[in-house]
Amino acid sequence: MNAARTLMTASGLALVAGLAAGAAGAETWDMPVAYPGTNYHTQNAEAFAACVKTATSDAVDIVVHANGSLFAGNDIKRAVQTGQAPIGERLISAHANENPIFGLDSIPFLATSFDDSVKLWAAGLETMKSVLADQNLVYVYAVPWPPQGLYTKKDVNSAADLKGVKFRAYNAATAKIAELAGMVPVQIEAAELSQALATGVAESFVSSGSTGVDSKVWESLTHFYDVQAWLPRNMVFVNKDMFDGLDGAGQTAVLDCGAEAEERGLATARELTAGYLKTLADNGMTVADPSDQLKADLQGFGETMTADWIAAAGEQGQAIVDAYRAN
Ligand code: PCA
Repeated sequence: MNAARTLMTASGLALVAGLAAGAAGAETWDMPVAYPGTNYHTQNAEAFAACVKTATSDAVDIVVHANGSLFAGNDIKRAVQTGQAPIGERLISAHANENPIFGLDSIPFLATSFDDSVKLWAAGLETMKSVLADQNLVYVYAVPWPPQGLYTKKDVNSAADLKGVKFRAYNAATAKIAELAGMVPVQIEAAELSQALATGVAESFVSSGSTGVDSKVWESLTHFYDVQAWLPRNMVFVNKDMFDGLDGAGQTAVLDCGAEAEERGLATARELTAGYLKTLADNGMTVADPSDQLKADLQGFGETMTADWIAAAGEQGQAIVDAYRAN
């Protein structure tokens, strides 16, 4: 009798404790990302999610949804700002039309190596965080793509050879390059890229070896020119209300796991870069340095675009570029 009462009391307590834990927070956070599950950015996001789960003793369970399956790439940022998704990853330069600071990493030939990408990012980060805060977002981490090169389906020795070509753009900077070279830009998410190339909607684009491999670009195109024009970043951000709703330990877990993910993602990108170009070549593509003329033409576009960016971003932008160049 006594034993039975003790048991009932114990299970009653367990039930109450379970409800309290539920109410206090065991939460599932859907995390939309735009790139495939096999891509290192997505795998890094999975590792970040595992880190947060462990650090919060399972209280925050982040579930990554790859390849634009939950929200298409272009809708992810808005979804997180409005709380439709608590957290997400987005190619931040695709939002430079909202604020030029988001295009900092895509100014042609300003920062063209991983080391310079890290310096440029550090120079702009505080400004970036405050612009994000104004948009109800909290910065978690950002990881660069490998240096951007030019994919084509013919020999290209100068910008003049690109005239009239149908060009896939992924942000304002790539659209601007198309305009300066007399190409015809069309905005396409990476998830739709293979199909756009196969159907002839696009016949050239600027991106990394990583996305070329993800899209099996050799099925449609023939050349990759290793221009190394810039290293755009994918950024992970959390809805500010969701972040504020975490207790101190939860907030620390998200930020610390984010800092780890930023380091790990950068190291992985560095490691994988050469292999992507090898995979392109192994699949029959011509992988080459740009000719001096093509390089000079693109650098000329870069000078115009750097001046345009500083004009758009104002004193704050100038200060970031100055701080970067001083380092
Ligand atoms: N891949 C992404 C952005 C930059 C990159 O290397 C893409 O092409 O969409």
